Amino acid sequence: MNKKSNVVQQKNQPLGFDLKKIRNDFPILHQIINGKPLVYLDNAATSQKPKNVLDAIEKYYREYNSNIHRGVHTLSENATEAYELARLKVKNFINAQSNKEVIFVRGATEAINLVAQSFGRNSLNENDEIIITELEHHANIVPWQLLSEQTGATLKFIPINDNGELIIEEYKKLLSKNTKIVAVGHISNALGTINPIKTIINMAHEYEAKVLIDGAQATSHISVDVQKLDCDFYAFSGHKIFGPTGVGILYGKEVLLEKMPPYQGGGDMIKMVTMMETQYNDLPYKFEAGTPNISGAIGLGAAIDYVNEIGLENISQYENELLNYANQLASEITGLKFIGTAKQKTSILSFTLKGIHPHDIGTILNNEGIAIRTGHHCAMPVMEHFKIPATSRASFAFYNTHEEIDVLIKAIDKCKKVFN
Ligand code: 7TS
Repeated sequence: MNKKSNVVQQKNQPLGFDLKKIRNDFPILHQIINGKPLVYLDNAATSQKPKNVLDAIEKYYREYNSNIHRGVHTLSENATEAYELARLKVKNFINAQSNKEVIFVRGATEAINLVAQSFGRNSLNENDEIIITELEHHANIVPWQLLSEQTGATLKFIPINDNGELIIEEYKKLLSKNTKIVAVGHISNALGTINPIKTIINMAHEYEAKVLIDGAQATSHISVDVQKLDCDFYAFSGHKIFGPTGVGILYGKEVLLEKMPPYQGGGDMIKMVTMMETQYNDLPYKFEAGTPNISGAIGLGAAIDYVNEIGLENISQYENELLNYANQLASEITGLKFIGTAKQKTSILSFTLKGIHPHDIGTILNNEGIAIRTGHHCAMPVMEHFKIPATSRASFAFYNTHEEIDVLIKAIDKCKKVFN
């Protein structure tokens, strides 16, 4: 990068939020890694946690740690109330119709497996078809491959073009009366493409197929309204939306969840058990066997409070500006190739650098205090499409700054000097 960039004036434009204050809410960001201030650009893998999330988890363990839905004692009642309040926060956040449609799971992965096994395994046979896409994370591929093996149903996929966008005309050709499930990511983790999910859902519904949206990469960047989308299932993970690991959400339409058998058996998902049979509990508890991740759910509720306070509109706007800034600076680096250039994309800069392996880039950047992800990003079919083994991926959150992008660009330039 030789010429002075003309995009530097874009820095420090008025924001819908106070960036300095926000960065102070994330204690982890203020540390030195390899002698340099940490620049955390691996938000697509997992995001950092604000103080209110850390405090909510600590408060639970310090003050009212107890099992839920069973004790009549005060601690248990308080824990139950906090857990159910977290469910209500999620319900409002995604605009589900009722709390019954919000199931706490381990993460997006478990949510997708639950739908494949409980809904898919009980309704599909060898005449049926499942449609996924070439853009998916492995979490939205392997459960459908398993289901296909178990039921004999055929798995098909929507291909992508060289910008990393789904080819909707091809999707149209794949749909038929045999299509039973369409499972699509809302935003690609490898490329940042925002898929036209409303169109995809409407087209599937014309054939009465059910649609699962993998929202793991979406809920921290754009607002989601499951009723407006009219999706049948929506999955996401707490840890990618500034909440804890080990907790996530499966949203499902009540009419579908009602008909689905439990995914796991155990305590809390029952009304009555004899040695011969069990009456299952009502929704959503039918799908929450065993002691759940209580502190995780409470932490996720706090993360949603935090995101709501900043506002997803503000977040989207700022992150788009950050991505534009990064794109413009990166486009001035000779030898850098963008992987994923969709018109609709968010927060992800995936690239290769001529003659340098992504893992070497990751290592050099780490020496500069910069955390990015290098590899196939659990989206090997995407890599195969572009005929590359891996990319370097910088992924942004609202707490990242233009100055951090300057540091990233300078470090990428340094990689070139080291290797050439
Ligand atoms: N779906 C998408 C689109 C994802 O990006 C991920 C994780 C998952 C599903 C699985 O989420 P989990 O919380 O259940 O593991 N994506 C990434 C990533 O891009 N880098 O590390 C994990």
